Amino acid sequence: SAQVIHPSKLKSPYTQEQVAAVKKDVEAILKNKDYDDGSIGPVLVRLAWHSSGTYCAETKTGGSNGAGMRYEKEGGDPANAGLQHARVFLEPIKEKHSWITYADLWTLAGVVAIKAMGGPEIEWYPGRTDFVDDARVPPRGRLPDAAQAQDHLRAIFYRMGFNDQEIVALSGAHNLGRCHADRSGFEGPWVNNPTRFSNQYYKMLIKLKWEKKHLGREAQGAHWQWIARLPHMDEEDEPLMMLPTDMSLTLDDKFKPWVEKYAEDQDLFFKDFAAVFGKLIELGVTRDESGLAQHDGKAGEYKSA
Ligand code: HIF
Repeated sequence: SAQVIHPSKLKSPYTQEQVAAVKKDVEAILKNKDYDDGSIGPVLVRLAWHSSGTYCAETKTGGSNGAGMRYEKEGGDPANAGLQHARVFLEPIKEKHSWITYADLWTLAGVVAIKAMGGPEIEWYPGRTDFVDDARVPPRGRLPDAAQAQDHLRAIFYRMGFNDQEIVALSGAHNLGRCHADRSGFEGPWVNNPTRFSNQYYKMLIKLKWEKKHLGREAQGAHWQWIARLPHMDEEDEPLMMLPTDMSLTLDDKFKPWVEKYAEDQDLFFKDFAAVFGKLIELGVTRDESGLAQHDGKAGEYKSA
């Protein structure tokens, strides 16, 4: 069978200086404090994840290669609501460094943002191409539905090729950012410092007393969610939140031990998170000897060197 060549061993379409220049410009736009809780970092992370999370291991379709979100079919998926902000933030960088593909830029921006917010260094490799036609844009409905529970999480993430431990490790990214009623029908941040990467998410899941609540009007598409307040918070303060999918991690015998481990051990979480997010952004990115990812439907079949 075909041998997989690690992307670090392949030719890079960009020089190291080019990649460093893009990273520097992403770090510069991350200094913009006039967005949400004071950082555009979380929405950049969500862009990297949603561009990758359409992958299906069985059919070898979807994934970050191709940057299909540029097109209505994928970009207009209600699951991607709000990500146009992330793409607009990155547009000046794309204009300045027109040689980088969107697919590479979106994934690179996500890992630069995680690092800049205090998270681990995540391996990133270039080579994604922007060639995608309508037939290859993944169908809608591949991204998770937050109103569901653990069976759904397993169906979605097993389809991408992840296991239970990896599902829980990835979930710690909800330490970042917030839900917006007008984007998802959910409202609020998961932790009280949502622009700093840490293992708080797991601690909150275990330690707080969560109650079910509708924050918005059901008629306007609001879902129920879990809310809780820290001891120092007043009734008027915006509560912390958990999605039904987040809470399901504590209601499952296989997920819960990992939630407890990551709540206790931030180093372990950072190590496992770096590995699993690195794997996420590589899904479906299968390069040939030229170092460029292929779109011939033969994803996964590397040729040996
Ligand atoms: Fe999220 N996620 N995600 N997510 N997500 C939202 C926001 C962010 C799910 C649902 C939502 C992951 C998995 C899942 C981020 C990163 C990751 C929102 C709110 C919803 C509803 C959108 C809005 O209203 O603006 C579900 C059901 C997931 C399956 C478990 C990943 C692991 C946690 C893969 C991941 O990395 C980030 C960052 C945000 C915050 C975006 C923002 O604009 O602040």
